[in-house]
Amino acid sequence: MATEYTAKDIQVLEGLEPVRKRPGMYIGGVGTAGLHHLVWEIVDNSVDEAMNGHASEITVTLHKDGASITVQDNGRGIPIDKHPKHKKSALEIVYTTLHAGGKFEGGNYKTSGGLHGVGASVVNALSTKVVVKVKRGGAEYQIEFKRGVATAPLKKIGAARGSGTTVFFQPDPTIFPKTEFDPQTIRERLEVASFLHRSVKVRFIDEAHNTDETFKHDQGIVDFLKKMIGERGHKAIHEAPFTLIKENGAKVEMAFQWTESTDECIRSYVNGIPTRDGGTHEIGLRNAVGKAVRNYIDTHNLAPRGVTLTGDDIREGFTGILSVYIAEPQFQGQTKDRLNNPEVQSYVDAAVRPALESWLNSNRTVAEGIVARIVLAARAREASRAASAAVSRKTATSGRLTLPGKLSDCTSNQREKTELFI
Ligand code: 0RA
Repeated sequence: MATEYTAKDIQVLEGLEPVRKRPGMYIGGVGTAGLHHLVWEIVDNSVDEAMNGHASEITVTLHKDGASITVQDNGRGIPIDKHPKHKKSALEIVYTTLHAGGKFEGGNYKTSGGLHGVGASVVNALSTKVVVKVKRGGAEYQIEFKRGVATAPLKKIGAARGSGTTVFFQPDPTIFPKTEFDPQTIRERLEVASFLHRSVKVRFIDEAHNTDETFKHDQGIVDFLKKMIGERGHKAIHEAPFTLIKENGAKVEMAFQWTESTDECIRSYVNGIPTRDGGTHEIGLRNAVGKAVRNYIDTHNLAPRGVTLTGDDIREGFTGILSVYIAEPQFQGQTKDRLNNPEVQSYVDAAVRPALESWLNSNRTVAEGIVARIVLAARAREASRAASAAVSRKTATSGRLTLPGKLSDCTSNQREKTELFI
């Protein structure tokens, strides 16, 4: 009936209609990645609350249908007070208003204050059902939405101890061709979150497969690094990793160690999102490590004779985790897996370089071990190049000649058909 279509509904529809019309603009697409983006949006709000020091536990439940999720935290609870002008609860406004800059950016650094939950309205718009429960001030409140529209106003549902937010959502099958979540993808992301946010208890209950796991790491990314080195199977060449946490425009955190591996391995994250193709933050780290180590070598006259050290020599066996939080991340590439913000390179460089130099200078034994490892890498590289040059010289002399017409080269691998001239 037309009369039931009130002004309030129109406002809500105007608010979230663009999201339903062009979901790709907000979550990158409606494929598996887009579907899981809904989970990250809701989980990130709870993670923010934990990052701000207000929540210590986050529980994610994948329900039996495999296509609906509940995210619960023990934070302060989303504010439920009525907005004087809008006559709606703050919670309802957060869930039904498209925030400026809500376009797909792959994530937001929301810890700078203000009401977080930037992505909550997007998830709401793209879900057939959302139920939000908030515990605050001795009571529990609840509100429900259908495709982004509140089906009833916020109501008190009982008394409650403590505080926190619980969000249930069920993605809309008319938007997503496939609404089943991949438990492995969720598990991995939650485990990473538990490493990036030390001491936060992150629990994943998969009701579809009857699993229940809790991740909690009091040493944060240092525990992550230990796990990574253990899995890769190459021992570290020094006991304690280099670690750093710094806030200078970006929040930069890292832990790294040199190992016996001949590869370099860096895992990097921007606002908790893995950047598999690296980007400016990784470039900043590589440059800084190269320069700090070179400077240490020069200062202490440790440069080897007869071999020049390359950046690759310096980073051979280098294994580390780099996590940055920035306000407006720009991602690049097919899969948006590379950070493109140019300023981040110098943030990271400026954070690492002096700290690493001073770490090397105050851990001389460790530093000398690292330098020895680097020199060895350089000598091995030179030796292997010399060896392959020798091989190609040999190949050049015994290489097949291209002879015209019926003539064929007189090479053979039967000894009796060949001669050796000395
Ligand atoms: C802004 C203010 C306050 C809480 C939150 C945001 C909040 C949002 C989410 C989203 C998921 N979990 C959350 N937990 C908290 C509280 C302001 C106050 O209590 O004074």
